[in-house]
Amino acid sequence: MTKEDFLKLLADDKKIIDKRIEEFFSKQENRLDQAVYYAIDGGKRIRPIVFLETIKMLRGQDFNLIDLDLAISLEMIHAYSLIHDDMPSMDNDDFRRGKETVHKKYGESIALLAGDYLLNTAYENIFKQAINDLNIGKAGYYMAKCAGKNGMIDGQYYDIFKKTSYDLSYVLKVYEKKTAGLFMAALVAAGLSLGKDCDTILKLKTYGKYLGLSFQLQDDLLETETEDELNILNVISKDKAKEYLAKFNQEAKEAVKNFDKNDFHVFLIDYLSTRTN
Ligand code: GRG
Repeated sequence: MTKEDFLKLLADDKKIIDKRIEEFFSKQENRLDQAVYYAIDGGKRIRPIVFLETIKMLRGQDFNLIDLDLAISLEMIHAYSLIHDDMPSMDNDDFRRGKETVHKKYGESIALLAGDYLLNTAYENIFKQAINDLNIGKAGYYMAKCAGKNGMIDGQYYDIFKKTSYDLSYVLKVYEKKTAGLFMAALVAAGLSLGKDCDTILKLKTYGKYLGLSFQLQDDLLETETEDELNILNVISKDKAKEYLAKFNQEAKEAVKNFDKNDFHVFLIDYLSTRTN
């Protein structure tokens, strides 16, 4: 695979995901539907792409519509977390993806409901497929764990209620839960949905953890204002953060190196940690 092949796959996957999301959410009967579509329309679609490309790597065949619907459930969970994270009681952000945040455009009540709507639709979607396939039930269970009390929500709690001074291990723990959680969910859920063995699942989990950590470190490095935010640059220098990023990339590559047809993932690791948005 060349870099051009990789970029084309990324763009093609994104198009397929965008189209399926449009089919799901474009019918708008009221302002809540509009807000939901507004929230989920946009973004890089990295988590569903990771899920779908992992399915392809593990199955040795293209993904199908059931895989696609599991993938977009991950994007729904991601979109919900962004809506709630932007709200005044959390990060209080006015803009995301170059446009007004959902609560700025539609008001807080609708933003809260839009987040709930997306989260519930994600699980509705997963359960619908799990009725016929226990492996999908296992995949859904793992996604819920990563998004839940001991995963993303816990990470968000420790992010919001951080003390004035914190150290590197605190930052990395929060990042593992808050950001890497959904990457681990994408990877492990792909493996579980295909009924893969424990050893494979553990490798996918390790890969997801380091891919997510390096994704977040790059996010921190792209940030211009770090003072009020949890950011690794508040506890170590830029050069040291880049060293950690390189180390996490190495760990990610190590975890994925023994999979056949892993070229997409090897490119992805470097791509995500050099991205500019
Ligand atoms: C449970 C409310 C709640 C929040 C969970 C995920 C999260 C915590 C907060 C979102 C804000 C944030 C900065 C999270 C870190 C992960 C991250 C860099 C998110 C942005 O993801 P991208 O770059 O976004 O994939 P796009 O716009 O491409 O979808």
